Amino acid sequence: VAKRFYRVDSLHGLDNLDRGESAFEENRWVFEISHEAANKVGGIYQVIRSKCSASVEELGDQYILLGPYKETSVRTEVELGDFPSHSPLTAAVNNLRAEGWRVHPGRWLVDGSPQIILFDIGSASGRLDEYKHELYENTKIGIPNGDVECNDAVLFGVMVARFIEEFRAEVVNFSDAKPRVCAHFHEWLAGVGLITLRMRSVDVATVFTTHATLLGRFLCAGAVDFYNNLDKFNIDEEAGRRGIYHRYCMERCAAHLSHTFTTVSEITGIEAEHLLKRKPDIITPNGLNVKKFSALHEFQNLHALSKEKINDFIRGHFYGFMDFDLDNTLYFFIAGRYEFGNKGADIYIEALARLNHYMKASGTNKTVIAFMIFPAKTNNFNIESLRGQAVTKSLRDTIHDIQAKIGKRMYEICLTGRLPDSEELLLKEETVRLKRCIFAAQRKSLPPITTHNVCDDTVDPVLNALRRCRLFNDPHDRVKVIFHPEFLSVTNPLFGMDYEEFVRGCHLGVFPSYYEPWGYTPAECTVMGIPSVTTNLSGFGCFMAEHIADPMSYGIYIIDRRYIGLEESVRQLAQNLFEFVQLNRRQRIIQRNRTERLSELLDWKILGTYYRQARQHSLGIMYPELAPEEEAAGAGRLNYPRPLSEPPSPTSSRATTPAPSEVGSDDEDSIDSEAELEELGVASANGSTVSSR
Ligand code: U2F
Ligand code: UDP
Ligand code: G6P
Repeated sequence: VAKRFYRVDSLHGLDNLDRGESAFEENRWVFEISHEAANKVGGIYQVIRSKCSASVEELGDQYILLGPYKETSVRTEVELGDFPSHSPLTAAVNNLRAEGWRVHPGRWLVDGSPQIILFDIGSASGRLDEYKHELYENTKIGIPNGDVECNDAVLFGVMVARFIEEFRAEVVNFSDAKPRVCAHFHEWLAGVGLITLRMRSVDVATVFTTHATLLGRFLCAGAVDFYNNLDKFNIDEEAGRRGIYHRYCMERCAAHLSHTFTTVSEITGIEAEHLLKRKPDIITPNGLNVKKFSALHEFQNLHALSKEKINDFIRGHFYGFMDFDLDNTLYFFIAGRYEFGNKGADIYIEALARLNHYMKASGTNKTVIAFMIFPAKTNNFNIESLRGQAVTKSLRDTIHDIQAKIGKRMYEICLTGRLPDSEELLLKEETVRLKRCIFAAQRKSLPPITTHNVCDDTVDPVLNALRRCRLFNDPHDRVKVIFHPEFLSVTNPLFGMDYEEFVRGCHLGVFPSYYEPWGYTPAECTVMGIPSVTTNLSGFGCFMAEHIADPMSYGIYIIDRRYIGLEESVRQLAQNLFEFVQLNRRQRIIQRNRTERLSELLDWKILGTYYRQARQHSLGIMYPELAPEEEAAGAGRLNYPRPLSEPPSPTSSRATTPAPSEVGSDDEDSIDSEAELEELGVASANGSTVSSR
């Protein structure tokens, strides 16, 4: 039945998923330490959270997360409660409590329900100076008093290190097997824990993962040609000039003291080699907790449902100017933290302006609505946006009401044995009500380009770029724009949908980042079966390019931002967007199926292997006698060849891309081949279900 487009058996996932049984027998323990454990700050939260299920499958209760105690997140995310009394964890917790520290064990309420221990750093603050002194004596890193974030990092680090030290002392009392303990630290904020363990020569294997470098982020945010000058920066001077020298030293110290140093992508690996002066031992790419729907192509149905919700919003936003067909409208979006240049919003807007020009010139009947979702400072929603939704809602309600009345009248009349006359269907007063609604839905001003009152309107980079490119939602424009300067949530009065639902309803995510160690946004699109644009400077983009023969045909458009100039990148992006616009519905459905098929590649069940490899590498250094003869294999080369049924439908002008059809593109229902049937995921004539899954 199903032809496979790639060989699943070429993937080496985590094979002994025995929920920690083997780890228990071997007395093997893994601690994962991060500021973002059960504490949403940034992208690392997504890393830790989405990985929990795979970690617990592999390690069971031998896996423990360590994080800071933050009351607000604990209230919603954690179920506090002591661990069983006969456990080295409990013994260590009790030892710390005896010193007067507040330590809270519990379970994080996410998939896998991992054990978590939260440290209340306030309870250790009394001896901050002593800890800073110890750090200075051993490493010569001096932390200025005013840097509160760093002071907190020291307290958290010392508490974590003390806990692991106590655990290491207690664990020998609970098993005859020689303990093997591995502590995996994320990012410089947790680095002091690792440094302290090494200063005190505690017998544990350590891993340090960095998700970006402090200097990299700073340098890229300025206007520098970062990647072509990586080897030329005077890093001490650059760090000093930005007042982050001590932070940079903490980061570099943790990277060098770890037994195994990892970063989330090759590109950040190169950055680390130059800026932190250590080449990563292993690359640990970021995964997701991929959940498969039991019904095939359920994600396609979800796309249609969510798109309908976005359509509703659009009807309200563009009231009075709804002269375009929503059935021929495509939704693009960019989203993330508001780092205008780093996230590539600059070239996105520039490319949209060109796309607008291409579309007008080609005389297409399609419309693109491009969203920009970045949290900026605002004074609430603007009146025009709210009014638009109210106007369309009142029209909808009026029609509903009239519809019901017409039905009732028709019924009554038909009961008398005759058909209603036309003037009996829609009464005069109802026509007046409708006219009133239609009148209210007229306006002179163009539909707004932003949904909110942006505080720094005149200097806001997105608004300024839209003004410069003259994207004002004019009726003649084929590309319309909407800046939503706030993250989405279900309580949003305009959309009433959360970010995930919104992504599902869109056609293309556009993330042309310049600085992006990994980039979760395009990865999230992929597992939802939504095509996306990424770059060869983002960890995700490089990872996909390495594993897929022809990323574009799988709906992964990788823009070159590394080897060509800005102008050329903009042109390439505009060209890619234009090609996407020319796909017909059938081609888009096929492409979404292909995109979704890549989910497997991003599943922690596969990518978690790299974490295990990193731990084994560290354990092998600490306990050579216990090191396995063969280190865990990586996830292998995952091979996604060109799709079998290309070109998808009808003949495409570019051999490997679902490109505009030259013949019969309007005949969206005709199916040309068995292979295409299979890509569409429908049952073939002989009744077999053809799908790759
Ligand atoms: C790197 O990302 P970071 O963790 O350094 O980025 P942050 O600034 O810390 O976080 C961005 C996150 O913040 C969240 C948003 C992101 O998950 O959902 N957020 C929010 O929820 N509300 C807001 O108002 C503002 C932000 C790196 F840069 C990325 O490329 C990697 O993917 C990531 C993981 O390795 O690490
Ligand atoms: N995101 C969100 N709400 C939004 C837009 C984005 O929660 O309205 C999330 C998105 O799901 C992703 C994160 O923001 O998890 C962005 O992470 P990414 O790795 O792309 O970049 P980072 O911000 O970590 O540098
Ligand atoms: C999904 C649904 C189809 C719908 C299509 C619209 O595939 O299952 O019923 O026609 O989405 O796709 P489009 O790309 O036009 O939004």
